Amino acid sequence: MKTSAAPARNPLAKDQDATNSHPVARLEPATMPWEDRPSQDHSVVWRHSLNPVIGRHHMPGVQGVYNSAVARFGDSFVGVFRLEKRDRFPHLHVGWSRDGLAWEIDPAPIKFAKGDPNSQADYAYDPRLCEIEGTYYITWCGGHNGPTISIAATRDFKTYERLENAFLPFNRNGVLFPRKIGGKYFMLSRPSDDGHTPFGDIYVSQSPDLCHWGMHRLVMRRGGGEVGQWWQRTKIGAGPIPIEIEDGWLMIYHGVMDTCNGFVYSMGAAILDREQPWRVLYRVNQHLLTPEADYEVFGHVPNVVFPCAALHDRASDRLAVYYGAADTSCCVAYAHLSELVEFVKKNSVLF
Ligand code: BMA
Repeated sequence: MKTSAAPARNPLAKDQDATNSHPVARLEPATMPWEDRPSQDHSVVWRHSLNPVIGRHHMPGVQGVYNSAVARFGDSFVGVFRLEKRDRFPHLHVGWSRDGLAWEIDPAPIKFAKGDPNSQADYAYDPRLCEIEGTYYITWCGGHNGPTISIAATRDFKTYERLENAFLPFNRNGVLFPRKIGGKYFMLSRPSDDGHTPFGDIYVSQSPDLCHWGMHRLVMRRGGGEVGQWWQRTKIGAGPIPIEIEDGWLMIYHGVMDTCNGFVYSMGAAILDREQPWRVLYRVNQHLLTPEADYEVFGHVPNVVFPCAALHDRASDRLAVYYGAADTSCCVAYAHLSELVEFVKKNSVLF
């Protein structure tokens, strides 16, 4: 991969040095987004008061920015955004933020290495962003004879190495673990169909090199009437990069139910075994967030809460989850990490 040893500084860092009036550069140095839980709210997960943080017309000609991934990068935050213009054809765009809330997004899509047979030729959506040993890996749903999991690597968000697609079509929601387990890379995914997929369970696969994937194991099935979990009865898919906790891995995911008015996407969480992450130790028996705010209920696709990324700070016990709302905008919700873990453990159903 054509990279330098140390990550390049991001454009915001450069702007900070200059005495210009760059709108983002004037903000305080990076701290992860946070708001305390409103006093009248007793939920384990609560919404950012100024959602959406990225609205539907973030830039001229743009009709939606949603289901997007963020990560820490030096003293600021980087994002890979699903952005749609008036052709409604999704591409991935890089963006930068000092505070994780105000984002400056590149109006041009990410260009992957030239001459690569797998270079981005078709649609690209629902990215996830995972740092492993100093390299950032983007996984996304790419169109290659139908949707499947595409991967690219970068250290500076200027040049990107396009890796082989991880799986055969059709597959979505490819989510890497942030470190090797037993010397191998692990990725969650959700085998699917070529359409809007009225089914879906979460699997995990292993790879020695991020190219050859195998040892595919079922992690969790969708719920249903027999287990009393209608909110996750139709399909499920992993969301943010799993967070390593004392008990194993906290996996935040989306659970979908079919209704007479279409699908409803909610947020759930489970705890997976640290060494064998196909073993589910706990799985929440109720959604943590379901479409209720106007921006989740109204949009290009109504009733969608689609978590794709999370920032956390162990010292302050803070978690910020980034989710797409109604296939239109980007939103943030908060939780105390320890409270969320305890909630999942106390309100768990295994099936
Ligand atoms: C899925 C994907 C997501 C989208 C969701 C709800 O199949 O297309 O990008 O958020 O449907 O429309």
